[in-house]
Amino acid sequence: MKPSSSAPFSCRFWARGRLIECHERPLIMGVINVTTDSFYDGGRYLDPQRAVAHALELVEQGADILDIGAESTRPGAKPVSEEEERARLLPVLDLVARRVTVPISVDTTKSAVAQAALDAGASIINDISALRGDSRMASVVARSGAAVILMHMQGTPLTMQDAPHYEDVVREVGQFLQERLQVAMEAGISRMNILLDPGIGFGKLLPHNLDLLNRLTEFTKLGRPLVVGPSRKSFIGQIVGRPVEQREWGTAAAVAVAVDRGARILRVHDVAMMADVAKVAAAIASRNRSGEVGG
Ligand code: HH2
Repeated sequence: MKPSSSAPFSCRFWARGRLIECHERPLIMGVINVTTDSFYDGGRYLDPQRAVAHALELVEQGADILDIGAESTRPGAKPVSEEEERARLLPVLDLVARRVTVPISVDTTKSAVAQAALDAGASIINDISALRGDSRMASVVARSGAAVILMHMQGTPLTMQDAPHYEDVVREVGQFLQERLQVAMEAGISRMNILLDPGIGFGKLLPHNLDLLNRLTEFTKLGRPLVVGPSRKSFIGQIVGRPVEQREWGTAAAVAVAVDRGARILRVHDVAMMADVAKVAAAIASRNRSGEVGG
């Protein structure tokens, strides 16, 4: 399916009355984890002042969106209570929202946390459960006019890497995203506010992650911008045999391929580096075959 826009490389969505667009290059979403146990930056930004300094640094480096999370979703992570998630998130969000003009996304599956975050200035809800984790999430998003990221995950973070299984991972993830898109719209969320994410590393073995990235183009027919988050994940470590601190080159390769195959928002830890990678990949991808890279 051809992209609806005539621009060779573009995306657009709404978040609380604000039109967010990309032209010629994808958007970079910088990750800030206000957690004790995130697989890369756990424990670094629990102090709100440090988190804010990091947020400003990411914007300076070229982040188009900030994604703040207060509950780790790494494989085996234990859920945190709503109180704990709020207590970590809100002081940081309050400060960051006052200091930056880029849209702020909040990585949560809890509707009460999402509502509090929207009240504090967030405009995108990044829900790794794709509205399945909390029955009130869809209406919180719909009422607020926020954008929402619907991500595929098999199982829950605690158990998802135990024995992930698919007959055809690309077909099954595509069907899931199509179904969740429908559910979200039936709950009153506008199609133009919805972003889709195949959920790299969420209930997937190495070949599953590779197939999803290799055949990412197939998800562009869903007609919504694709978010992809390969940053420093263990599938990269499995290929290059390096610890999480040394996976930026591997991440760069995954980002380049994802951009070439239709990703429009890259969720990354290393903003400056991946912004350049994404720009070059997009410039190459845009040549003479604009019909293949929709979003
Ligand atoms: N990956 C992580 C968390 N949230 N959200 C979306 N939409 N897509 C992703 O791929 C994604 C995500 C995991 O990365 P990180 O936040 O760095 O780690 P942790 O979950 O341990 O905090």
